Amino acid sequence: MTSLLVIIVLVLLAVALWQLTKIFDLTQVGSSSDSSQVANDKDNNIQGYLMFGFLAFLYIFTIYGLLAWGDMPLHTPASAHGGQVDNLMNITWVLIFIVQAITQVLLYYFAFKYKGKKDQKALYFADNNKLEALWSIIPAVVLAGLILYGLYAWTNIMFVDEDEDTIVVEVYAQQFKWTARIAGEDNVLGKANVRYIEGVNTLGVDLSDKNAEDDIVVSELHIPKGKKIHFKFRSQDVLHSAYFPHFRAQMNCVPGMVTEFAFTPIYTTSEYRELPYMVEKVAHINELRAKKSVELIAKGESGLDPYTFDYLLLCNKICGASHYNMQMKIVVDTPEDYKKWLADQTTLVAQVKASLEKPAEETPGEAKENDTVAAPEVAMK
Ligand SMILES: [Cu+2]
Repeated sequence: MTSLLVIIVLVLLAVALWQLTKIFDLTQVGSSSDSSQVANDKDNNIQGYLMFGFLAFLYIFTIYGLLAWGDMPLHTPASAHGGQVDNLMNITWVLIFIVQAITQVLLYYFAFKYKGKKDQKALYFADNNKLEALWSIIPAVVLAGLILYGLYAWTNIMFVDEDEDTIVVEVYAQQFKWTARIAGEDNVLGKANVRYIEGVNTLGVDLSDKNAEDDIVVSELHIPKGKKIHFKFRSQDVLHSAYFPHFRAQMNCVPGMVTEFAFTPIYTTSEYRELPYMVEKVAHINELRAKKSVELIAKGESGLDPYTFDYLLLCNKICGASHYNMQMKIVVDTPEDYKKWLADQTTLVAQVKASLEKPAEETPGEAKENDTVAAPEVAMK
């Protein structure tokens, strides 16, 4: 409401200012000053220098932006292919930076140099084949190089050999949470369909499928370091986008189809926490949280817990009201720790059996998951 009032006040102020200038113009009628609407040399000069002023603003703001926010982009990639993605990104940035630096100077310099002058007429210049060839061929060659390198990197990253030794994991998206299904010992996911969703079987896994017997469903995903993880994505309701920022991976989750992506994590969670940049970042966040805690405690509220870094899977497609909070923790373990963790997990089949044996007393964790199963009805329509 307040912002609406502010906008109305600003619009009214602008209208008032516009009316005032009109009145001012009317008072000038008949005076000796130049009242024609045609720009004179003085106007053109001012415009010419304003062009340079704007150029200076662009450069100063660019330099300020680099200094103030230059450390904000994602740092060390945590996947084997991450370096390639970053490389492509950096090359693109550098190219854009050089081209923009040169073209902006030329644009504003020529606007200044050929500003209007009294009695000077613009030259009619039909075309110049050499110049046109130059400004068509150079960008075409540079862009072709960039696209070819991009395609090469993309196919490199996306190619998963069927015979390759991977761990198959399904990532299931729904408003507003992620669930993961590990393919188990056979490394093949059991079939699934939204029609099979019932009780603890929130992913609609076909329990009669042999391949589903060892499937493990988890809400916090563990993966081992140094092993290629073959992700298969499904969505229950709307378009979601599985975004693993630290692993430089992102894939759309589309209702009615399976999309894929594979990456190899190269740092365990605890190794990534020890990276100097992360230590510094976490220290900074905790400094801010400590300050905020003092304020909160003074108000009689409870303070904030210190932050520790964890890999996250985020949703990167605006999929509804709680999209901002759609995330899943990912833990990268050493292969030994991963084995231990996996051994502690119960298969989906066992979970379903247990829930059928005691239907009356649902465990609190499962009850929560069941609540969200109301959504499939919407998805099936
Ligand atoms: Cu989403």
